[in-house]
Amino acid sequence: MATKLLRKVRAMTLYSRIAFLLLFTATTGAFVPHIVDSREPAEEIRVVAKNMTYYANGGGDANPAIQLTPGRLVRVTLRNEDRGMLHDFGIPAFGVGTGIIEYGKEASFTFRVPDRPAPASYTCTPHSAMMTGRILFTK
Ligand SMILES: [Cu+2]
Repeated sequence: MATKLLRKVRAMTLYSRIAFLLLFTATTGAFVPHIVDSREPAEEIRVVAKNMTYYANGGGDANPAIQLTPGRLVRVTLRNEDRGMLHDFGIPAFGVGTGIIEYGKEASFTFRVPDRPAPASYTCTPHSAMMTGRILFTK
């Protein structure tokens, strides 16, 4: 593959070589920022919905406060372990959420925490009275 490309480049005239080089540099440059973005590690938060309650990151606290870092890329995954119940996990203040999922299913969303976030809470849309908790921000 590479030698074939090299042979083609060698066969080019000087001007087409320059053109090829410019095009190659331009396209590579255009793609580099996207590669860097996608490699930024997102903080993983795992939430389970069970018995009309949220649990986070394997902890046993009911509807625990979830700590987020301003400016950080975060991926939230909800697993619904409530047989016969429909749940979602959303942060309305940021306009993000998993959408409603059935028992036994998982859903994720990735978002960037605002640099200067307003107070926020998380909630389940169909059960907002019972299934809700605070979002805290690292200083
Ligand atoms: Cu719910």
